[in-house]
Parts: sequence; C-alpha cells; structure tokens
Amino acid sequence: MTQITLPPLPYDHYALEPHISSETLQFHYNKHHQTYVNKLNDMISGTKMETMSLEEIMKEEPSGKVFNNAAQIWNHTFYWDSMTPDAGQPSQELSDAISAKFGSMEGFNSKFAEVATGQFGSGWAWLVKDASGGLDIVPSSNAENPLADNLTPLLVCDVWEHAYYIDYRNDRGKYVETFLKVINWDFVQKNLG
Ligand code: MN3
Repeated sequence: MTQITLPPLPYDHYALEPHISSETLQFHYNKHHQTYVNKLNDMISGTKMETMSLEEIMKEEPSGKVFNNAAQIWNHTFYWDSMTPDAGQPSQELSDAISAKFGSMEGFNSKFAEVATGQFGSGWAWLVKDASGGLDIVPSSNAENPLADNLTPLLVCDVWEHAYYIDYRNDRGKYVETFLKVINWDFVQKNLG
C-alpha cells in the first residue's frame, strides 16, 4: 500500500510566468517532486512507515535516504505554496514583525537574498518563526528543513540548481530576486498563526 501522493500544484504550471517559466515548473513538479514521491513510496512500502505522514516519517528517520526523500516532498509542497501569481503585500502584523527584525521590507529582501545566494551548494532559504515568536531567515542544506530545530517555517525558496537553471542558468541571485516578487504573503500570514 502506498500512501504518499503528490499534492496538486496550487496554480497552473504557466501561472508564474514570466518570473518562473512553465518549462521550469513542469520539470520541477512533474519530474523532481514526483520522483521524490515515487522513491519514498518504494522505500516505505512494506515497512511500518507506509501508514505514516511525511512529518512522522521525517521524525522516524531523521537522516538518510528515507529522510531525504520525505523532506524533499514536504519542502517542495511548501515551496509551491510560498509562491503565487497574485502576489500582494504583507499584512500589517507581518509587516510590523518584518520591520522589527529586518528594519524594513528592503532589509528583509536584502537579508533573504543574502542567505539564499550564500547557501553553498544545494539547499533552501527559509523565513522562520522561533519559539519566542521572533522572525529569522535561515538556510538549510540538501533536504534539511527547520522543523528539526523546532522552528516554524513561514516561507521557503528552493535554491537547488534545478529550480532556476532553465530560466536563469547559473545566476541564482537573479532567480532569488524574482522569487521575492511572487511571495504568497497570505500563506506566510497563515503560517505565522
Ligand atoms: Mn527543487
């Protein structure tokens, strides 16, 4: 019995153009994200993990191949939800929290870009909320995510090359600049709680 399924994209594959192309989104979702789902289902089939949620699987196997595939599924779903073709503005509450930590939206953009472009090799850049309710921007390597550090993810940018190579070649900075234009602030607000 296989239990983990690929969640539907929250928008059409061409919806983020011209920022992120339909070709990138289709490869990223239909090939990369789907492959993590297929591999994980193969690995957990016939084990006690086959009835577990992704979160439970990540706790059960906090490193190694099973973790990597489970976390990549979780991270990618969170990434699709982090973007929207109808990018608006952060709510007042969010805007105040951002200003308290980063000085201004410009300060947030510049810190996020610094962390996302500075992550060496494959990984992710996260906006998180810590236990005291404060915001921070942290990188993670490969499939890792901040759940293991008891941080609440609010937003994520995929900085693996497959996220931007078709559209921006090796220019991660340009991709991150684009990502900042399609942030789903309603999703961030929902995660802020
Ligand atoms: Mn990816």
